[in-house]
Amino acid sequence: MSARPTLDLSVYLVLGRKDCRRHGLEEVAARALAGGATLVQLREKDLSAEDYLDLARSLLPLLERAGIPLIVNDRVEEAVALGAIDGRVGVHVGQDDQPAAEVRRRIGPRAVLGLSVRRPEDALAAPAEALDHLGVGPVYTTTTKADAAAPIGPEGVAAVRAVTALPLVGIGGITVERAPEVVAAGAQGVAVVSAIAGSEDPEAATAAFARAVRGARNQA
Ligand code: TZP
Ligand code: MG
Repeated sequence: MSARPTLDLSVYLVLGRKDCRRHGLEEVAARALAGGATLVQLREKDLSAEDYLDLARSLLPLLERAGIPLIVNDRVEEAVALGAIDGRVGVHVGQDDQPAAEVRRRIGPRAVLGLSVRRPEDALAAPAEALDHLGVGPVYTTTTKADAAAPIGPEGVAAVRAVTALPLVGIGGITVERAPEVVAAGAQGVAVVSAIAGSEDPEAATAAFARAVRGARNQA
């Protein structure tokens, strides 16, 4: 049996302070969780380690109440400092970050670990035994990630689906309207930044994503 819980990837909120255009980051996270967000990732590139830890610690009680780990984008040492070893936080890395197998060795068996992929080749090269899921994208054009590659479309998600048994979460430009086709292409859920973090009503936006994802899954 795995040392890790099986996570629900249905509506995975990814956020940093600059993505939270209308409310503070903690408020966005709280309202998204109230609306049914199933996973939350803190993605902050420019903060010092100390400031990142402070921000992450401000979110941990919320996530503990929700019974889910906080996912730390890239910052493996900060994840360890926050409690990756006991599974309180997980990690998400990209293709250009520390290799996933090394990250797994550092964070131990209990922390959830995700890896971003764009192409089937990336998924085939990934150390599946070290990973819990793959983020696939960008599915659509996004302005949130400055260095985002060209979008792969739902067909790109299906191409990755065809080569791996790992759970998939689509990311990049996903709206409530587009979520069903991402799930129909084989993703377990959608990872969303701007459509939730930039929303006037993060709770309602998250609830709409949750309905769209569950509806699409029921069609499958
Ligand atoms: N990785 C691939 S696309 C992306 C990341 C972090 C940004 C997605 O943001 P949005 O606002 O949901 O398009
Ligand atoms: Mg990265």
